[in-house]
Amino acid sequence: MKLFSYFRSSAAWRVRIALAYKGIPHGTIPVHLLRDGGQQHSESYHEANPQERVPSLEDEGQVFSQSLVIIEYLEETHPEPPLLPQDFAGRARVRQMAHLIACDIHPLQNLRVLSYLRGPLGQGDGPVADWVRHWIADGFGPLEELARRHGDGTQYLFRGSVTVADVCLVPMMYNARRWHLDLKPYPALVAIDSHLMTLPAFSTTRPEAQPDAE
Ligand SMILES: N[C@@H](CCC(=O)N[C@@H](CS)C(=O)NCC(=O)O)C(=O)O
Repeated sequence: MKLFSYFRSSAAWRVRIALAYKGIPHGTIPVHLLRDGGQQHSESYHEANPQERVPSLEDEGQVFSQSLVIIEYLEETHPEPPLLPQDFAGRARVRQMAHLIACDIHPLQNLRVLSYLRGPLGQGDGPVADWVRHWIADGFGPLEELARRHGDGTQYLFRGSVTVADVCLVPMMYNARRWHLDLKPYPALVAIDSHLMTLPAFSTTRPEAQPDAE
């Protein structure tokens, strides 16, 4: 298995966590999103992923993209240890929290979205940073509430073990700090993030620990 990754990509970090949590051996191919005009736009990477984004995962001659799809693929091919609960309602709840982060918060701060704000729409660094913080806060408010309803608010987003929701949370907390979002309104998310970062699958896959980290 080979993971196309960029150290700072939160979507790639999700997959790094899932691979580490499940103990799946793999190689990593760095794709630098800024160097050479963005290596994700190279001909060879376009062949792997026509959407020109990371992550992508190559397995048995096939390349898949979309971090949550890759994680579900890993869950189905390597069920232990599980990243989804056994019961249908639990699985739906975990996916609800994961999608809140991956589908509603994350796309609004993607490199090409911010480049469009800066370029064609002529926005400066200040308004762009406000935009990012606004949309993270828009998602973190309800996520904080869901964490308190469905988890203990201190260790995991859902019940008592690691799920795909936690896998999505940690990289988003990292982004929130990078953009200097005030995290005081989200004590449960802060506590859960700091607990998860004590687990090797999360800490060893952090951006600074990657071979392509700058
Ligand atoms: N929904 C996709 C998002 C992938 C994505 O947007 N990746 C970003 C890095 S976090 C990227 O490759 N951006 C490159 C670009 O915008 O050109 C997923 O979950 O995999």
